Amino acid sequence: MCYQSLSYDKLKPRYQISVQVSDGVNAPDMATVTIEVVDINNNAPLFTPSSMTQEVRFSKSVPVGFIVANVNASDQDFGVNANIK
Ligand SMILES: [Ca+2]
Repeated sequence: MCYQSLSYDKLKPRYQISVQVSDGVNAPDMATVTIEVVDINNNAPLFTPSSMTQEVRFSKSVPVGFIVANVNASDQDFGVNANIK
């Protein structure tokens, strides 16, 4: 039984627990179980700040692909789940 939620984002990703089995008559047996909590892609990327105004000045002939502004975003997940496109 799990007495708290397991979240990769908030807890350590690996646990070891000991479990015991018994029939109440014969000698019990024990085992060690390793639980690995894996991250899932459950957080959406967020812009920081969520809105901004930026004055941009450029000539009439701007090539395609010209960068007109930079914004920042982050994702609370880990590894590939934190990739932002
Ligand atoms: Ca994510």
